[in-house]
Amino acid sequence: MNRPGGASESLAAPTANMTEGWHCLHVYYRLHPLAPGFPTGQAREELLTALDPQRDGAPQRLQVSVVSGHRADLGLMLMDPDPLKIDSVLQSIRTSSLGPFLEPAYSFVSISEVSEYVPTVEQYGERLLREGAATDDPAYLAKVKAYEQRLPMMNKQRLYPDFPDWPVTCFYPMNKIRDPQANWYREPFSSRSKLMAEHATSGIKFAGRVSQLITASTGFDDWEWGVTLWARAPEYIKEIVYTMRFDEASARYAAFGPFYISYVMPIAQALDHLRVS
Ligand code: 76R
Repeated sequence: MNRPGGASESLAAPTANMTEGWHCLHVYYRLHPLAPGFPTGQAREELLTALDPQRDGAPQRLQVSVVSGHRADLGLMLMDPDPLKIDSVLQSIRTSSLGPFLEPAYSFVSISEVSEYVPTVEQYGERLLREGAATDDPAYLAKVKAYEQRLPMMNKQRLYPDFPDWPVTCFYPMNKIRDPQANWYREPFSSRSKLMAEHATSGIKFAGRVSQLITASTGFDDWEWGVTLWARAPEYIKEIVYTMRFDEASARYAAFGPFYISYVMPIAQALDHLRVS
């Protein structure tokens, strides 16, 4: 099809796959009581296959966790460029023998992105200068150089994340509010950027204890972002969420949805835990 101005020539072919970054799905199931005599052995095998991250056709990322509390029993976090590859995991679960006993309790749809507040190398340098560095200072030059080397890797981790090998994970959705008294979306970029820089400074203190992935969901789900945290130990989750509540960006502008805390393990161990033997 020809469009006026030949605009179609410059566009890539239409696709449901992400051109940059991955689709992301968090999904939570509640396990219903199994009737006596239910053939769990076979059902277990089906789920072991469907939720094996190494199998052919598995999404790029497939993480299983066991959820604390009544909100859910089993949690999945899936990422792939192809949304249907992610969805086919759900369909395999739905049509498995255990499907009728696994009630979908919550889901959250999002995509990975590099936030507009991640400073470019130039913005990073300007920030250092505003904080008092001098252009000819070797420490300033070394910092800018180090950031320039780090940035491509950091952006790759934001778009195509490797999940840390840590046992505790927490998920919650969040918004930036649009109250007449505190409307994030009416603040100029420079103010938002300043608040996000403060947020980053407070977050960096948790390096080595907590790892975070912020996925964007505006247009994909009812909240604007999904926050996934992984921690080396559970108390760090409480500590980071509490600490960041005091960042101006959260204290003044953030609203949060339900929290899901869960423990990462392979599906075999999760099924043992859920007494599907
Ligand atoms: O390198 C950089 O400067 C990146 C800085 C950075 C950005 C752009 C950053 C750092 N975050 C960014 C974006 Mn974050 N983050 C959250 C939450 O519970 C709360 O109060 C809020 C939930 C946590 C816990 C957290 C942790 N961050 C965002 C955005 C997107 C904004 C947009 O694009 O409009 C949201 C919604 C958000 C929320 N953040 C960090 C952390 C931590 C621990 C860091 C520092 C560590 C790091 O840079 O890897």
